[in-house]
Amino acid sequence: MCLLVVEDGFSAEEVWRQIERLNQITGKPTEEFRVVLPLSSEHPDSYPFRCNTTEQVVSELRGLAVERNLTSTNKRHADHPQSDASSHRERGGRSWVWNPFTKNFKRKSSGTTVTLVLLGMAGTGKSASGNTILGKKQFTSRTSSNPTTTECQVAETEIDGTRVRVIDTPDIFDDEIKSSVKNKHVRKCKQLCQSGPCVYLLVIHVSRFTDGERDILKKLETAFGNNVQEQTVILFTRGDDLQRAKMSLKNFLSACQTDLREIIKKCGNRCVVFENSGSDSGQVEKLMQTVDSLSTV
Ligand SMILES: Nc1nc2c(ncn2[C@@H]2O[C@H](COP(=O)(O)OP(=O)(O)OP(=O)(O)O)[C@@H](O)[C@H]2O)c(=O)[nH]1
Ligand SMILES: [Mg+2]
Repeated sequence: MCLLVVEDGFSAEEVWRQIERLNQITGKPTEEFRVVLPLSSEHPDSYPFRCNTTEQVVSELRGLAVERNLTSTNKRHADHPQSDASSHRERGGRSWVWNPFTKNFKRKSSGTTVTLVLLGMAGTGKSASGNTILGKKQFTSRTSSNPTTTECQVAETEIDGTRVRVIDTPDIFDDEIKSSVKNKHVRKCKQLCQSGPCVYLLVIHVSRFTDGERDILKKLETAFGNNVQEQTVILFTRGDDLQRAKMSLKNFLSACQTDLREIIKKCGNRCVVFENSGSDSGQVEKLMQTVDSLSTV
């Protein structure tokens, strides 16, 4: 269906000119274009082109949906015209469903739980990022010269219909820490990741890439296997530092150190920026879009 939506007070001649122009551009016959009239228009038949009211278009779409077996058989859905199959859509391989109450599309629950493992050096903001994802202060996060998180911790939430399990971890990359202790944390993470898809969030302070982080991907591979980069997203914290420097993430990435750029490249250029002291929910949404884009999820 080619729908041409017009504003109140439209001129029939102008609309006809537009239809002719669309016919020239697209090659579609003029009669294939349907003009969707403004709500206030009362005489749809008095125009020289094919036109419908919004109700007629919706009703026809519903008819097509029934014909093509796209409607839900669920009684509750049938009672809510907006929530039938014609208002479902696929984005990035996931099903989305219309929420008539929030008047928005919501990711349809897939029933699986996605596990996000926060990894990174001490003080980079793993716990703070976990709290941002969860939308509440679940993990202890504070300024300290000593590591704050000393054991793996788990918390769960639901984001846009997806069950999300967040694992906060202690620094497992510090060479000073005994391997037996690190192995214990890695074992715990693996145990918690056994069911459903798992994505690793490598947390890095946006304005402090340290020497200890240069070989962080090698250490990550040693801990979680050679293919770990395929399931890794770089999560930069302290996004405000970028804002203060009037720098976009793109500019930051193009100017960053070679070693960091290499890490990002190996992780499929999947990066997000968080400002954990703020309350911007868009950052979690962006993270979830990146998580969704991973084929394993
Ligand atoms: N301004 C700002 N501060 C942040 C951000 N992320 C973390 N911090 C601060 O950085 C400090 C350390 O954050 P944590 O979340 O405890 O870091 P961590 O990686 O969990 O540290 P460990 O548990 O010791 O490994 C805290 O004071 C946080 O408030 C951020 O995005 N912006
Ligand atoms: Mg912590």
